[in-house]
Amino acid sequence: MTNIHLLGVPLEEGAGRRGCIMGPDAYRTAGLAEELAALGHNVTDLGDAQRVDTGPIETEHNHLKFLPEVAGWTRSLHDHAFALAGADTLPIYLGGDHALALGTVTGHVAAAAQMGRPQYVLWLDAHSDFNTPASSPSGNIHGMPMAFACGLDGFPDLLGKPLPAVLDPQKLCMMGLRSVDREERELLQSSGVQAHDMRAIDEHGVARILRPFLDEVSQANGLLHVSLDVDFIEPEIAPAVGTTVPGGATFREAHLIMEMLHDSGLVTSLDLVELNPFLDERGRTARLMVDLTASLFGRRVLDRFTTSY
Ligand code: 6HN
Ligand code: MN
Ligand code: MN
Ligand code: MN
Repeated sequence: MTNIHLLGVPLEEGAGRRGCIMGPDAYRTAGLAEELAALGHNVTDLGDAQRVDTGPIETEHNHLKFLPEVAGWTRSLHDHAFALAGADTLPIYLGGDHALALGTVTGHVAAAAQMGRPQYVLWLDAHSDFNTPASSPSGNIHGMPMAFACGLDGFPDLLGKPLPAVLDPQKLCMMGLRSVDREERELLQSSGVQAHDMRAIDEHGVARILRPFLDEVSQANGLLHVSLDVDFIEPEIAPAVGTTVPGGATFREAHLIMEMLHDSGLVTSLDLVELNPFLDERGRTARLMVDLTASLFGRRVLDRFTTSY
């Protein structure tokens, strides 16, 4: 039994189109809390977080869209995540677009540093979200959270400079990549991120990619934050996202990752991001995300008595 805290993050300003603001309520309507409670967990819905007012933010990068709004969310979520990491609870951040990870990931990294434990991140996404303000072709900040958390240059001052703690790119594992911008790709590859594209999944399967990473987290006694972007999944079965890219993870690939994460017992925090209910078909994407979360929290068909197949 896990104490799970749900925190809604009605943030849409990081994305290129509106609608993610409705994400937290769609998860509630789809029955996320009820599903997790039915698995025997103790679930508390904290309601929605609020953005703080930062005033104007200085930057030479004038193409950054909605910078003061995203800055206010980053500061608020960093503080929420830092506090939740210190409590005996597993937070699930109900997005909201992926810019929320500027706050959630940095908050968990700062808390882990204070606890003296290494923080790992599993990033499940079609995109690497590793643009800096200088490399970003769109100015949309949801394409930048991992570059920010890893302390790359060129960001405005959102949480103090230098950051309270930075994510070690070698402790960041990405799966599902199939849309990476040209300069972003250079930043990603030179940083040492464990980046796996869809071709790697095609060739090796998700289990062979995920297992060594989970072993590494376990051996290091690390904390593990998982960030699940709806567009990780094949858009034919998960249409409610503004940035669809064909060729995504299948239903079973996504569930298998969640099941392996559950069995590992390593996950300490989770983002569910980029759900845009305005683009959904009768709630099917919201329900799929709820079902994936249920797999991560122990829903299974049969108990596994042996692993020796
Ligand atoms: N997401 N690489 C593109 C950009 O605008 O920087 C797309 C980013 C998508 C962000 O999926 O959370
Ligand atoms: Mn609401
Ligand atoms: Mn993303
Ligand atoms: Mn994405």
